[in-house]
Amino acid sequence: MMVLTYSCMRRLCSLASQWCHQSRSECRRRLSIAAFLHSFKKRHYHIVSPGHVSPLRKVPESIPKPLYALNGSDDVVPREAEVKSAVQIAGMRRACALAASLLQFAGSYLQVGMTTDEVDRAVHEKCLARGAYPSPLLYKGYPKSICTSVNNVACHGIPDDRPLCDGDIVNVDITVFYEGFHGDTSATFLIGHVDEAGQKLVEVARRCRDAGVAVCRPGTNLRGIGKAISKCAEAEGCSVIPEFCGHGIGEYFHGPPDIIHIDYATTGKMRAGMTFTIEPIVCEGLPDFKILSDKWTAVSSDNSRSAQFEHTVLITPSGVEVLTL
Ligand SMILES: [Co+2]
Repeated sequence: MMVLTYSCMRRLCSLASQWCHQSRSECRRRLSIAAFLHSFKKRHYHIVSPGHVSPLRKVPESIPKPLYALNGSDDVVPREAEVKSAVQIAGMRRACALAASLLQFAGSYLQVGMTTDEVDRAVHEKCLARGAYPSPLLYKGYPKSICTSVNNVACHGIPDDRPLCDGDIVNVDITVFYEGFHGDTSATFLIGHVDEAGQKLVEVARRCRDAGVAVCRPGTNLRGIGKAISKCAEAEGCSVIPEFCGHGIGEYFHGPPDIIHIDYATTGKMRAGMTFTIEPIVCEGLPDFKILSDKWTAVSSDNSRSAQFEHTVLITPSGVEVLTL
């Protein structure tokens, strides 16, 4: 499906811009009162803008790298959603388990006063120590090993010299390339004392991701994922950014199918052996964003916060297995 304008760390064609526009104006109608009231609420968090990015980190020769990191080429992706063999599934399990353990490490490492650059360094080193390559590094020119998106940064925040503050919420997005396969996961963490609205937003984002996972089984329309997610978000007065989607994943970082996180007329069905990510960005305000001049950082247009959780899942013959637990 070649429809979305942006997906996780990848930009697709703009055929869908009209659809995104429609979905957004519908959302604006629905949320107008909530968003209007929201704009008057006192903010209990800092509005973040990009800081200084440290020099590129080194990766030893001995670490196997994806092709794009070796020669700057495009990632090689299948034309259609791939049904993986038992050998490929075993590879995905290993890569995803490593990504999950690094995310857990990052979550326990974070603290008030620590810069996101320090978190990036710690995860980078841990990743190399396990013999894996941090997939985001040099992916389409991305300069760091993880993404750290704080408060009003919706996604693809580049780790920098800004220290984390008491009350921040920060999404840490980790992907590793391990023994030939990518595993991708993210979570939003609370730093110190987060206000009630922020805590609720993070909880809703986690529930939305889990609602998407819960509908997965062979034969189900991929559309069911976005339907479940948007229902969950709307029930809490939250919105979902339509342009950032989940993706197929394997020996490639981002491939088909696109996993759309709102209810949108898509036709593909899930099949046993597919692996893809589910990673909705859930907003407390309207789902409007802009990309900053670094060409990566996506921030909300109204400075409101968003939260995101991500799993890589495998469709099994009887249902779904979360690989990044
Ligand atoms: Co992803």
